[in-house]
Amino acid sequence: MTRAFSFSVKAQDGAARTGVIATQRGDIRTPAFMPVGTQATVKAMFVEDVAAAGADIILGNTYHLMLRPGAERIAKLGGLHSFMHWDKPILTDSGGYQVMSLAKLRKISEEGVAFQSHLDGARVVLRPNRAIEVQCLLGADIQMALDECTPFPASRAEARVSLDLSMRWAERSKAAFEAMSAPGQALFGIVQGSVYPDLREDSAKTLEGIGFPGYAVGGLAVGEGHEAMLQTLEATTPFLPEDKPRYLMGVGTPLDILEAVAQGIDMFDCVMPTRSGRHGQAFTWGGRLNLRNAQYAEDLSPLDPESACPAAQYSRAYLHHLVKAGEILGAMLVSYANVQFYQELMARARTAIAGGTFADFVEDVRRRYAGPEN
Ligand code: PRF
Repeated sequence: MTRAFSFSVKAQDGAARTGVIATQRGDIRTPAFMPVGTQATVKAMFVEDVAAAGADIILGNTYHLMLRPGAERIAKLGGLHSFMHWDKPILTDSGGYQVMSLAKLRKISEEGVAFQSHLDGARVVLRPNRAIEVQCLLGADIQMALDECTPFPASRAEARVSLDLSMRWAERSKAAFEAMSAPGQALFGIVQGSVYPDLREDSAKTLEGIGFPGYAVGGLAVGEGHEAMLQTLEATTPFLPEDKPRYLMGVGTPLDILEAVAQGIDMFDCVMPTRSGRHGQAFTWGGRLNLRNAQYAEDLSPLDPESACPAAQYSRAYLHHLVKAGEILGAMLVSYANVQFYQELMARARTAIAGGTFADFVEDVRRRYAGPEN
């Protein structure tokens, strides 16, 4: 018997909540951080270590995988989970956002987004139907409706037009999902509306009217700045159903995440821990540190004495050397330490919410992340 997709809130502290998303491939403890596994790999990490770091779910990308190695090929090979040896839940993004940031000659129209592949120049049209078909071929447990991430800045009129298109695509995505998905899978809608509170409210209500088992907030962290992001979130989350998971796409720094959790967001993804890891930037319980900095050349203290991550036990001096020498192991160790830091951050957030001390926890992290390198 396939386990149905469900969400239950276990405890609340103000607007912050902790709970569990149950899926056919296991439970996701929320608030949850999803490491990004764009090309069927969380870059520079063994999937065993991604799991050991505490991740319950990872994110994959429709855009990259449909172009290479191809969605039909992954389906033929048994689906994305078996292909990459990850048997826990996978959420896939729907592709439109990646088309706009990576592809050449992009053109949005009513039917979808036409583009030229960044790999071989092939012409492709990604329609809502195809975005869902690809996600079903991959076997994604949580799928995303095709949307347009409204570019920032956008006038009110531009944001309105873009939002309306995303809402029509959301409806078509749902119809495709109902026709193609397997039992136990779920499709989330994505709220747009730029920084305009009334458009955000309108989008949230339209999506609730269509009806989804989860709702994402898109179109943020696109250059509007921290304060505008939080204000827009404040204008959005009150209109999202309380009994469904809420996902803030592409966010963010540790404090961005905690402030969004304080507003009732349950899920996050971001390349920051892995991308920073490959560049020698470490997230630790003492704050962010740049391992390329000469101050670490003879520092024998562990990267993060407060972390339980095996990679965080290596000395700063050794990691400094690996990063300076461009050694692959440097990227691997710092990525692992960062992914585990993000998971420990979410675990402590969940504990704090359950204990009614979430505001104190946010202040504690704010102090830890107040240094010059942050
Ligand atoms: N839409 C989709 N994916 C996204 C975004 C979006 O708006 C963002 C915005 N930060 C990140 N990833 N589909």
